[in-house]
Amino acid sequence: MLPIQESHPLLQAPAKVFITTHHKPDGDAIGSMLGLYHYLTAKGHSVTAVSPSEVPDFLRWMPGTDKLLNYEQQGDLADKLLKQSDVVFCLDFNDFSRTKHIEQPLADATQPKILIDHHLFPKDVWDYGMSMPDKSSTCEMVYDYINLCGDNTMINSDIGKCLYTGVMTDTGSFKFPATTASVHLMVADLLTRNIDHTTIHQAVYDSWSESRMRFLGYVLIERMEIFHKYNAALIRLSRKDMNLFNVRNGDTEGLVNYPLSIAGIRFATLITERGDEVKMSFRSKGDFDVSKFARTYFEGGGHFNASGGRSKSSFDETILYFKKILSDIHPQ
Ligand SMILES: [Mn+2]
Repeated sequence: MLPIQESHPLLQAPAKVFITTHHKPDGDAIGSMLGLYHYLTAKGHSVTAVSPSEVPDFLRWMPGTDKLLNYEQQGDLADKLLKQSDVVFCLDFNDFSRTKHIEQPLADATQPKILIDHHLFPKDVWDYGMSMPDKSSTCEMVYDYINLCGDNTMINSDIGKCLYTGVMTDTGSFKFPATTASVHLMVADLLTRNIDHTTIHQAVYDSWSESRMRFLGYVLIERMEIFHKYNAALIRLSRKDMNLFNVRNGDTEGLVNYPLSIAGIRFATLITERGDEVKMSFRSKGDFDVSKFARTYFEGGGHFNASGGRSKSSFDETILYFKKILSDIHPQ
């Protein structure tokens, strides 16, 4: 993969640009995609931005959400626009398979592909890019990219709102270790672009439905197990649980973090029965590497303190297997 600066000539003249991100997009995925969308559009390019699946409700206020294509509903159109594009940007993922349904179209596309991402161990499938696992968020990297292009003054309110959202959600509201001085300098700069951070926090975090709040109460009482011996916690969500509370896309967002607010708990896992798969999310505090844990046991990966994986076994078998690993490895 060549440094991203070497891709600048591709965008010297107005081009058709295709942007995508990972399946089940979060604030950083949508924020980085829309931030780059607004920037490249303002530069005179013709930009298509495609989300592999539905944008969760808590992000729908973001400027430009109405311009996004949802691959699950507009796959044919997205495929056509991908084929017609001159350049492809991939944001916030490190392996085509993270886009789920767009995996094959991306692999088949012959256009130059540019990666902007902060997950560990990217696949060797991009022509140009920035892969920086130490960065707080892909939004921070899109900000760096715009600066690298010499276009800091083009960062307007729309771009600012999008990038602020992603850096806020990926840093746990500026709490995680990756929240470096460069993050705060970036945020200081964004705040001069006519954005209101209080409104953004409220739009993202204070937009729960009543049933989501009651679902959280149910989960914490009925579905959370604490293993003090291992400083670990497990939350399990069956399909039945989610049907009972009419759980929607995005309603399970952040659930995995709750156990980490218990004193002493440094490793939290969420096991979710979803479709014909069992999905897992892992979070840690301190020096327990959940990216390695996910890679070793659950075909996954991600970041040092935040990762995901899956299991092809049944929901109940996965829970038993997880508990066995816990007692084998004794995470501290
Ligand atoms: Mn991210």
